[in-house]
Amino acid sequence: IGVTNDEEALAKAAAVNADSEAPTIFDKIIAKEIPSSIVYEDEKVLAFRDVNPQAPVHVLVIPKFRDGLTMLGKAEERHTEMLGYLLYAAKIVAEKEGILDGFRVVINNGPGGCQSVYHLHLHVLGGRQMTWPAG
Ligand code: IU
Repeated sequence: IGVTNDEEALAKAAAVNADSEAPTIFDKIIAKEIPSSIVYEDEKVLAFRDVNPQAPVHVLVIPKFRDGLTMLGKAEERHTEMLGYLLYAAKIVAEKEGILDGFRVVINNGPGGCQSVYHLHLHVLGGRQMTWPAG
């Protein structure tokens, strides 16, 4: 009840991939085999505009080397430096986009968290008044 067929189908599709270490479309974006609108890039991370923006500013920040981080729920102690760096990169993105005074950082984790791409990514959202709670 309350879940449409579309949402159910999406959740199921995501669940199929949730435990997969298979490459994702983000590898192709990192390799520049698929074009993206890059906002920030360095040796460790890539930040590019989401193709389906949920706010005037909607940027994804991803590690270039996934190292098993398909999702936050797979984090190990060896990932802590990268996890911290991703948050710092989110701040750099917010600064570049001029939204430092009001933005949101989101990580969707697993099918229940509505994750659809299994390469860890931070959503940086802003440019409008955000509301709470997130859906
Ligand atoms: P999610 O947290 O896994 O649901 O977020 C994946 C995001 O990746 C989602 O917002 C998509 O719009 C976005 N995205 C993209 O920007 N480019 C792509 O080629 C694909 C997904 I596939």
